[in-house]
Amino acid sequence: MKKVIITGVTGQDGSYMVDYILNNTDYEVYGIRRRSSNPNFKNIIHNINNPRFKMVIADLCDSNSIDEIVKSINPDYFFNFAAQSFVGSSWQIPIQTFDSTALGVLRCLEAIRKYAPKCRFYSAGSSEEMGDVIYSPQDLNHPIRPRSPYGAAKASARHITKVYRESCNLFAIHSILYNHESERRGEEFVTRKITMGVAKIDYAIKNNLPFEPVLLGNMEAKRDWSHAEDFIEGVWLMMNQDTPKEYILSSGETHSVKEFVEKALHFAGISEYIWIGDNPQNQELVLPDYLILDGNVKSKVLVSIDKKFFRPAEVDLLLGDASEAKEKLNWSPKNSFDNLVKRMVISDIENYKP
Ligand code: NDP
Ligand code: GDR
Repeated sequence: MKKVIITGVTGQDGSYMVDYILNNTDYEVYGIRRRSSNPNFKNIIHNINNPRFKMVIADLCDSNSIDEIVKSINPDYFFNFAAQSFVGSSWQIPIQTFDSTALGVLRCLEAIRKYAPKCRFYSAGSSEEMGDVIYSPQDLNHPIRPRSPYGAAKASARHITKVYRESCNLFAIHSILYNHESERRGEEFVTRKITMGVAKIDYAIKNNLPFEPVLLGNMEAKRDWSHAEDFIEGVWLMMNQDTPKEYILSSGETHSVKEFVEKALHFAGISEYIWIGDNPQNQELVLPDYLILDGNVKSKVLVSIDKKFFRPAEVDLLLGDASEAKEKLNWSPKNSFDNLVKRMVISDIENYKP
């Protein structure tokens, strides 16, 4: 039976990759999680009792742990989805970000080179490597122009993966993934923050309760958003080509954070609102009428700006060209932008607990 190592299984993509492999193959899956004070198995709990799924503790910042696992398991595939993945925090913890996100990839490559050179290795790269883009849509030839410690770390990971592929003859891929979201998305990322905020407002309005606005940063930023499940399928296709080659996965559409907000409200049935202020630093989204609650509490602001969510340097626009993946891998995403937002909003409304 083939053996697969997946890092980042408590996160979004790693957990979907576990589902994909357990559902589509008879392989044995070893999910790497790092040690934490409290279990965070929400995304993976449904697989815990599957006899083909085993969780092992290791850390991308600890070479010995990665070496030991690769040596003892001797995997056929190694999917690296672990990283310090939040761009915003990468200015606060730049060294930890570089250690896990760039050096972590080197540690995986070294372990594979030494103990399992036939193993196929995948590491998740990012559109943040393109950063301050100079043309759209971006393809694989777009120069690397990161705008954050996170983007720079991913760019380093891309270079070192190429070096190991070419000089050590490893099947090693670092593909460029544009933003992808889901019902399992971390709560700090803007899409999930919006859909959870909308679910809270929806509950308050339906129950005649006051509510606080969703506080956001730069709502003018534009991103190319897809559903994570679609990307997992693309990654699997990449890992099963005859020869290792990198691809871009993206939806080919770009939408602003503001548009995401409006779409999320739409799927919660909130359609009458007004944007106030044309300065991106102080816009507000308000209901046309005050809601008079309990006689004196007034709630009307749905979304408001908080400067603390702006970044020291922003990536203003991302739009990926995935035509090569469509042509050569026969990959096609199944979820539209509308479907992505709808799934996230409905899931958060259904699961909302006051
Ligand atoms: P998540 O933040 O949801 O998951 C990251 C995972 O990495 C978590 O399981 C986390 O563990 C784990 N992790 C973090 N640091 C370490 C470490 N030092 N050792 C071991 N595990 C660690 O990210 P996503 O699933 O969204 O993204 C997956 C990968 O794809 C990441 O590399 C990300 O940078 C990249 N990517 C993501 C995109 C997106 O839009 N989602 C787009 C482009 C690239 P814990 O739960 O303990 O924190
Ligand atoms: P991003 O995702 O930085 O693109 O990285 P995020 O959802 O954090 O930000 C997207 C855009 O929204 C703007 N924004 C806010 N962002 C957050 N988190 N919170 C806010 O309140 C807020 N208000 C506005 C941001 O400034 C930004 O422009 C994601 C991650 O998954 C990376 O790991 C991955 O590599 C890239 O996508 C591609």
